[in-house]
Amino acid sequence: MPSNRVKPRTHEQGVALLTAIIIVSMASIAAVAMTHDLQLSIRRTGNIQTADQGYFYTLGSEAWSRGMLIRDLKNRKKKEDYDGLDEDWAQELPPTPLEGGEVRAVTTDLQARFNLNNLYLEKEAKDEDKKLAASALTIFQRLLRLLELPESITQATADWLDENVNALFPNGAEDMEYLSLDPPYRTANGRMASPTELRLIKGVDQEVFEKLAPYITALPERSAINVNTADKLLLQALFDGLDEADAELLLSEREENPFTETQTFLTKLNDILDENAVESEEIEPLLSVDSHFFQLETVVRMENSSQRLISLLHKSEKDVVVVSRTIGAY
Ligand SMILES: [Ca+2]
Ligand SMILES: [Ca+2]
Repeated sequence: MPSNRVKPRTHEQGVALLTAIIIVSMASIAAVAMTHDLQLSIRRTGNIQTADQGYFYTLGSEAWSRGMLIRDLKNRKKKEDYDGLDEDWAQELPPTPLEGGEVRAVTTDLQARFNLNNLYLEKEAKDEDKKLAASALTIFQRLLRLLELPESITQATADWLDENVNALFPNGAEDMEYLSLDPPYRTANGRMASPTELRLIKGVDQEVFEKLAPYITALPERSAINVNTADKLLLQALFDGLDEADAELLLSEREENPFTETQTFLTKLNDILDENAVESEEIEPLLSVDSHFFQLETVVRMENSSQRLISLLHKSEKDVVVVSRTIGAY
C-alpha cells in the first residue's frame, strides 16, 4: 500500500525556499523603489510643464496689456489726450478661466504714485533739479504726515538717493549711520531699482513700508504725478491745505471730465481752495495728465501652483515697451 505520509523536508529544501523568498522580496523592493522613482519623475516633469505653461500665460497677459496701451496711444493721436481711470487699459481683468487654471491681471499707472527717485540728485546738480527735488521732498513729507508716519524718513531717503555723502540735518543718514549696523552696508547714493529698497533706510520697518507701499514707486527717471489717476491721499499730499473733502471734489470732477491739461486742473484746484493758493509755475512741472510708466501684475493659478509676474511697461510717443520683468514680488 502506498504510504500517504509526507516526506519530511530536508535541510536543503528549507534553504532553497528561504533563498527564493529573499529573492522575491528583494525584487519586490527594487520594483517598488523603481515605481516610486518613476512616479516622482512623472510628477516633477508635470510640475515643470505646469510652471512653463503658467509662465507663458503670464507673457500672454503681458502682450494683451501692452496691446491695450498701444491702442490707447493710437486713440491719443486721434483725440483722447490723457490717461485716466475710465480708459480700457485701466480696467482689471477679473479671474478668467483658461485651460488648467485661471488668469487675473491688473494694469496700474505708476505715475499715480510718488516716485521716490524724484529725490535723486547728481553731485553737480543744476539749480532746476535741486528745486524739483526740494518740491518732491515736501510732497513726500506731507504723504508721510497723512499716513501718520514719521516725517523724519524724508531726510534719510533723500540722503540715500543723493550722490553726496553729507547727511541732511537733523534726521538724514549717510554711510556712517549704516556702516555701524550688523551687517553693515552703504547708502546707494543713486536711484533705487525697486521701492522695496526703502526697507534699508533708517526709520523704515516692515510696518512703515507696508503702509507706504500702495503710494510709492521707483521709476528709472524723474516723473510727474498724473492728476487723472493719483489716489485721493496723494492729491492731498501735493497741495498744502487740500483736505479730504476738497480732494474728493477733484476726484468727482475728473470722473466726469478727465483733465486734458494740467492748467485746467490747477484752475479747478484754485476754485476749490477759493484763492490763488497754488503757485502754478512751481507745481506744474510736477504734474501731468498722462503717463509713461505702467505696471502690469498678472497672477496665473494652475492646478497646484500659481505664478505672479510684474512687468514694467514704458509708453513713449511711438510705442510701448517692456522695461523689466519680475517674478514674485516687485
Ligand atoms: Ca490715454
Ligand atoms: Ca547721499
